[in-house]
Amino acid sequence: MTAIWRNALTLVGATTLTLGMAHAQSPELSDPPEIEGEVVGDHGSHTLRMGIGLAESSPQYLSSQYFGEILEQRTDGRITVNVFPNSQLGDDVQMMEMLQTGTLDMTYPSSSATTGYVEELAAFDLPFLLPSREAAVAVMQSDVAQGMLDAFEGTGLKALAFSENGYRQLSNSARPVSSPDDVAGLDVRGLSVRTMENPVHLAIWEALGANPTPMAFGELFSAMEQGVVDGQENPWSTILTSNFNEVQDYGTETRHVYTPFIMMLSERTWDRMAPEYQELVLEAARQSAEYEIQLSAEYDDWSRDQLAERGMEITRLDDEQLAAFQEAVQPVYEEWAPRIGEDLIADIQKIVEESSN
Ligand code: TK8
Repeated sequence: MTAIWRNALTLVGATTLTLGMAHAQSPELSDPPEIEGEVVGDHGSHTLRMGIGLAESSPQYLSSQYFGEILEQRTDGRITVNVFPNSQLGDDVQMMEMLQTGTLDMTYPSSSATTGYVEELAAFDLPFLLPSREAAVAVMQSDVAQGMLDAFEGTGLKALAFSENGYRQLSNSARPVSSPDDVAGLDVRGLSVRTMENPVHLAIWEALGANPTPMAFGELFSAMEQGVVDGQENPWSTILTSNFNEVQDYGTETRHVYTPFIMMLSERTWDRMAPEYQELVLEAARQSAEYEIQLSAEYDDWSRDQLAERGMEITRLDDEQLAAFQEAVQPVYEEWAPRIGEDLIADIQKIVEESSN
């Protein structure tokens, strides 16, 4: 990360005062790897517009900036990337459609938003499939996952690389939650929980007794602020960098799904690029995705602790409480594993087992 970058982040961090307390806006983050490799020959110029959902302090944005720095340095400024954060150009589904029509060059959706194009990606939405970050990274870097990226061919979306959105956690504004019964509400109504527009996520929260409401990420903050929904589920770093703690009082460390991000380029833009640029874009995407995973890991627990420090009541589940959530969502596996593909899921589980050896 260039010095200007880090100073800007520190400035944002230092000036964010709440109730007279200065809260750091980010953990101590690793610098990105030095950019290596010679400058690619002159094959024209491209200014790539990239829309993302998360905020400037998120790992998604910081790594996208690094992606742009690699391309700029390795093409002597002939390829530049302008990153538009905070869902300002639209939500995941809308921005993918903009890539298909050529009105946007790049975006970075959650895999859950892309299962309409490549159904196998719904495997990542199966609850409790990936027991650790190591296992998740092993799966994302496997041939099985590369096959999923390749399967976008012809959709108008060139899928470049997987990175980490992360383990999803429940937040809500109604009550502390430590069991599925707390979600369902025995003597009160079940929590209304916003989900991504993805059928497996809907099934998960139905199985837990919630009232799930699929909604675009960009609409979520105001929906929670107005009480349209009680809660949502996202990684701690997203909850923090999107300031959800301003409208959510309770968090529960469910880690119910590990969601990847997929960095994407419009096939129209890809097809206009010389092969040398295509090769460089792929290389830069993989390098920035690796850096994003590192930043996301550095953000994860730190964000949870920051949320607690800022007044969110965080419930961390013990083994027995976690088992109750896993048991409650078992029917989701039974319904969706055959639809997604038992062989594919077995392949993924094999990679998971090998990653722990
Ligand atoms: C941001 C989304 C977000 C996702 C969601 O574009 O929609 O809740 O987890 O990170 O992709």
